[in-house]
Amino acid sequence: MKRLLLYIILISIFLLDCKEEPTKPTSDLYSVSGKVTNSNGPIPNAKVTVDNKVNWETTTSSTGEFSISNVSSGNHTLFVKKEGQDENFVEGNYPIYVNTNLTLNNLILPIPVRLYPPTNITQTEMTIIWNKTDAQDFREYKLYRRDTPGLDETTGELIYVSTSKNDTSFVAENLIPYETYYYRIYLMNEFGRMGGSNIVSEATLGGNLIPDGGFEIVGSVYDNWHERWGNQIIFDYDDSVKVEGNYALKGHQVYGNFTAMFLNTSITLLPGKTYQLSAWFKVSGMASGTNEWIHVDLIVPGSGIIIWDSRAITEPIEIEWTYKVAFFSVSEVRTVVPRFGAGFENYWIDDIQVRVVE
Ligand SMILES: [Ca+2]
Repeated sequence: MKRLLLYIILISIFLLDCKEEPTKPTSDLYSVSGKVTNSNGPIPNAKVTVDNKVNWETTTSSTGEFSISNVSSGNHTLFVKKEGQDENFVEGNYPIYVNTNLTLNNLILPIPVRLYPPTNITQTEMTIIWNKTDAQDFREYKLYRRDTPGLDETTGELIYVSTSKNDTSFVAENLIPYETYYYRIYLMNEFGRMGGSNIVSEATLGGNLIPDGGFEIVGSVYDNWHERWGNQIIFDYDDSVKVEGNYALKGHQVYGNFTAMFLNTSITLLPGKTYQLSAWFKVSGMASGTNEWIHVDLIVPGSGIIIWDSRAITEPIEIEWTYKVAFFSVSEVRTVVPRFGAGFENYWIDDIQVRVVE
């Protein structure tokens, strides 16, 4: 009898053991939803992903709302990016921890930073202007430049960084005349990029690269030029003998002297462009013994023009206004200083030009 009882008890325990366990929660997938706005209101058509995975990707609705389902529990990053019409964009990324359905209604992106068309354009400068950001976590603006399109922070040259939110302009200097430049600005916070602007482009001015090449600003020759190899030259501004504007420059020096005048600023020449150097000359009187010539050049092969190169002057000569022009190019970037000079007692020079012609 006792054995039978023990048997029954053992059977019962066995049966109890064989009963199914109660069902555990089987799903650990949740939804991540929220709303993306900026200070103007909801942002529609923003791309939202969890961990940049295609199965966890969506775009915001016209009211800026989104929902991504079946997100596994754990640590993730939510990426939000809104692209504009002309390559501008703003973006944010947010670390999230998912262990329940998550709602993020406070995803605020900055207003895109916009570059305006460059202003104050000269042969060597232009001013870049953008709108002030409203980003609360602003850290810095980074301005990039390139001489071809397709500009981003890897292809461009970083030319300016500002940590002041109110700093919304930059003067680009030392540019090449008659050259197109592209600009783009990026918005940064302490974690990285918050946005990139549209790309703007503008060309510097061409025209004559010699300041007052026509000698129209009376008395300014030593503002633009300095003398070398000469010491007895006297310059006048002649309004009776000229070919361009109201004046020409007249130099007269003691017989036997030679004077060269060098421009106070240099000119940068680029390969791939064609340059023109031209001027008008007039001569009278004797020439110095070994320098009976008059010239303008850039100290670059092929860039010089000479009106007179005879070494056999034995008596005073007269040469009426003569125009000379040379076209040249360079095979590498060259920084040059234009000069003109002469060994005659009296010479006139007018309308010196150096310009890019193509
Ligand atoms: Ca003139």
